[in-house]
Amino acid sequence: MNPSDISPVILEKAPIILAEIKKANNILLHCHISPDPDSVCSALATKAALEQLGKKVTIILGDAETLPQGFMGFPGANTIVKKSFGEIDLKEFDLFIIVDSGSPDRISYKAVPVFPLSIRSVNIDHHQSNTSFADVNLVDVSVSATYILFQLFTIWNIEITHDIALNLFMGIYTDSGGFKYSPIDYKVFQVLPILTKIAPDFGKAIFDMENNESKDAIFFEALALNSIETFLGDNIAIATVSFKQIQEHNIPIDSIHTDIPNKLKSVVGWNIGIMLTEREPGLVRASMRSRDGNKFDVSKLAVALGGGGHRAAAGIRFPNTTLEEAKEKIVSKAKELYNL
Ligand SMILES: [Mn+2]
Repeated sequence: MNPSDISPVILEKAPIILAEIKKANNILLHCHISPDPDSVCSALATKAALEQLGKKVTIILGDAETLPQGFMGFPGANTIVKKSFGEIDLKEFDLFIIVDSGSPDRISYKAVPVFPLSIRSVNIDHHQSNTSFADVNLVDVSVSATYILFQLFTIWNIEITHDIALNLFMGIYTDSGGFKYSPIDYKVFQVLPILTKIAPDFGKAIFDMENNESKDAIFFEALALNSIETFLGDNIAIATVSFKQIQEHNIPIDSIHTDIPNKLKSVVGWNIGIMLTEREPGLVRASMRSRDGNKFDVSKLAVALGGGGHRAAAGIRFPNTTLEEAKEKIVSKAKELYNL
């Protein structure tokens, strides 16, 4: 990567973060709630980089019960420890590096960490809505967390091994939706030849990830697609699945990794696609996608209702809320925000 194309905020924060790392011996990393490839690959790439610097590193899986089967091919995935934030003893660590999490409740919802922690913390993220909650915060709105990591590793002279390259690539590929979501520009494409030269098996990694669907996920999709309703002049399409349906069909909650909101927003005129899933009785998760993040910025809708995310992709968690109530809240807030 052309050094002049490294983001100024990353140049500024790189030595500060490296100083925190140098002071530490035992470093904690995590996967965010409902882990996505960018979260998992960021943790795996960071672990490998920190090990080059001689550090002892632990990645905890976080609130998820299991890592999605499609992620098991990410190099190092088998080293992730199945513990949530509430199950670890912070005394065993001297630094917590949080990557790809816009707020503390993205680290764990079961036991939301309270900052400042008893140990030092570093927050590295690409979400616009990041609340800069840690001791050191590097927030650079960009394609993926792994893209920020690539720039940091370059500045820190980390050797980009095959495993690091593949993880960094997968974060960029997935968070950009296969190079179609902004922000993405020529600078990202300067990084790709470097990563794909070192990890020429990237195509296989994408195939393995995308072709590891469980039958339960397909049955879940069927339920969701049967439930579609549209609102506000068809601008908003919402699919809902209740906890009762999930139970009736014996669908393991961790197998619910669907592309429903994307599918909904692919319909011309359905400008926002939303999947509402009642994951536990009274706990509703909203996943939202926009056809046009400028005109229909879903991060605004998410933030207004206690969630977060990006212009074109955002999410909300509604505790103590029914599906109907969540739907009503979203529709009335959208009406107001987008003048529909
Ligand atoms: Mn991300």
